Amino acid sequence: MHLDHFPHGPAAVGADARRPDGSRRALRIGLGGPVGSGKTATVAALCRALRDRLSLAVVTNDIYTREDAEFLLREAVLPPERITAVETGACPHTAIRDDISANLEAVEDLEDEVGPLDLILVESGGDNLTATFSKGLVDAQIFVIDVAGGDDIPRKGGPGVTTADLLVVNKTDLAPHVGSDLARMAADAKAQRAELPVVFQSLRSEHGVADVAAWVRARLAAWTA
Ligand SMILES: Nc1nc2c(ncn2[C@@H]2O[C@H](COP(=O)(O)OP(=O)(O)O)[C@@H](O)[C@H]2O)c(=O)[nH]1
Ligand SMILES: [Mg+2]
Repeated sequence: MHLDHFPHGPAAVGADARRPDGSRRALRIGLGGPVGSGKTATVAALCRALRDRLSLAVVTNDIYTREDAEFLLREAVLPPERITAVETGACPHTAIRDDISANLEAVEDLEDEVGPLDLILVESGGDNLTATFSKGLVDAQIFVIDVAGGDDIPRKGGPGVTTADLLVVNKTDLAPHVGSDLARMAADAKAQRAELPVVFQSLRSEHGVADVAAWVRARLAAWTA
């Protein structure tokens, strides 16, 4: 997919875009969405797609465990020092939206310890359709849903579906098995999101994460411009 498919506004370089030493900090992209939709699998695929050209790191958020980080470590998607886990306690959305201090500390520590970094991916612990990231924590957010969660999810809306910078509808390979109507999901997503982009993907297909990786590269190009 060509990058023109992902129009974006002027590079939003926030006041905090520089680190204390004056260098540009990494672009921070959050991945949210329901448990099991494929956030960790998307993070793993993005690391594989981007790691040769970019300096990147990952922060995971789990409620009581470090399971997502351990999966990424086992899969060796990045060197271990580039993967950090935040244990969020009972409320995964609080840690990415209301009290972001543990996550901010994690991203800043990564930049101090393994920097300079181009990109930090922050995976949310996964919750429901209302969990979105604070703009104080991430510069852009991806919301991941999947076709097996029901093809009415785009129609139901909620801030993740309607406002995320990119909506990913994952596991399209499962659509025939669960009776999900992809055309309907696409029409409903379009109605909710107007011009905001939507990617349908199957990580089981050869094309895999390529469209999301192209979107991330476009955001990064705008960030560094
Ligand atoms: N069939 C299929 N399974 C997928 C796809 N993406 C992820 N999965 C599987 O869905 C399950 C949940 O994925 P995970 O990334 O852990 O979800 P998370 O809770 O959102 O982080 C795992 O067993 C993945 O292997 C996909 O595109 N197609
Ligand atoms: Mg996960």
